[in-house]
Amino acid sequence: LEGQALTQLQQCADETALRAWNTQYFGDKGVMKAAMSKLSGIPKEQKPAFGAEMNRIKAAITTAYEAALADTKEKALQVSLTTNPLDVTLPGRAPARGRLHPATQILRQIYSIFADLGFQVYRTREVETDELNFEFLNMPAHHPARDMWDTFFTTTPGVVLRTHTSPGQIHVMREAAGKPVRVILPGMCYRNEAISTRSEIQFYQVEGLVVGEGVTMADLKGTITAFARRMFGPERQVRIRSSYFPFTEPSIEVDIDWPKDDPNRDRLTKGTGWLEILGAGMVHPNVLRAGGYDPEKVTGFAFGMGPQRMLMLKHAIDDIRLFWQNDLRFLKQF
Ligand code: FA5
Repeated sequence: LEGQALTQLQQCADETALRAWNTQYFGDKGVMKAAMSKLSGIPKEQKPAFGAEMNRIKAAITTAYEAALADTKEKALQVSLTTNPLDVTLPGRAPARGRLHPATQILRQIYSIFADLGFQVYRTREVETDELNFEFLNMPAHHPARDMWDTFFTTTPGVVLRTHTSPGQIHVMREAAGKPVRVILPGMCYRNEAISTRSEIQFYQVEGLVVGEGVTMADLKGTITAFARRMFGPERQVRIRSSYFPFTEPSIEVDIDWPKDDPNRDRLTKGTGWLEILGAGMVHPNVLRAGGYDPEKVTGFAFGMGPQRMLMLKHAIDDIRLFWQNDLRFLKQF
């Protein structure tokens, strides 16, 4: 029995064959069980010797089996190591990590600067009524200033996609119901413009609104200057030019001086050294009234900026269309 078991064991070429051998000898219907069952037919005095011999054989072939199994596994490992070499010293593959969209990053940066200045974030809707987008902002029907924005109209009369975040001013004032206001209003705006390197039909704006007793143009200038220096560098100078918006009076446009050591300075500023960053002004009395405030008692300032244009300035990005193209080569740089 022992000789036969060992001979068959030697003929096993791989692990599968070895395991089959093990079942053949030690399985429920295996050779060893069958051999042991002969015990009952053996004369009593021979039983101890028979049992001892069976145990010896069992131990011997089990040891041989375990050795053969270990040997086969080792050989299989050697084969796999030489045919599929694995260089454990190579650097691992970095897992691909997600990141925030550059537009989200610049928005968050803006929130954080204004949060430090005591502003709250207030969100309003992207689909607006004509009243909110124009009328309450001091542009009654047929007002020529409506043409400053190429509007997307919906099939519902009087409902438009907001062309700017300014209608949010009315929502905030009505909700604040006479209390002082200090908020920024970020969000998506839509304009039916020709898409170009500088203009998208869908883009972000961040509006600011401060209303209260004794709010002045000096507060507006101080706020914008503090913002510009946090955003573009502590050395930045701010320049104010007079401008026109129907909802502010007076209205201004704000430029910052561009760093002299930036090689893109001339191209970005068209040789002037100054770059426009936002439009602003003192809230028009009609707008305060539409928001439920008494212009005899309170004043306010408002501003509106384009965060994507701001990011373009910071990183000398020359095409706004890159924002929504979702080209990872662009997005991964931020
Ligand atoms: C306005 O929309 C005014 N509501 C801003 C304002 C608010 C003035 C409060 C006074 C008081 P304007 O049309 O200039 O203004 O747009 C503001 C900013 O939005 C621009 O400076 C620019 O950064 C951004 N912007 C405008 N149109 C586009 C466009 N098509 N694509 C990308 N950004 C744009």
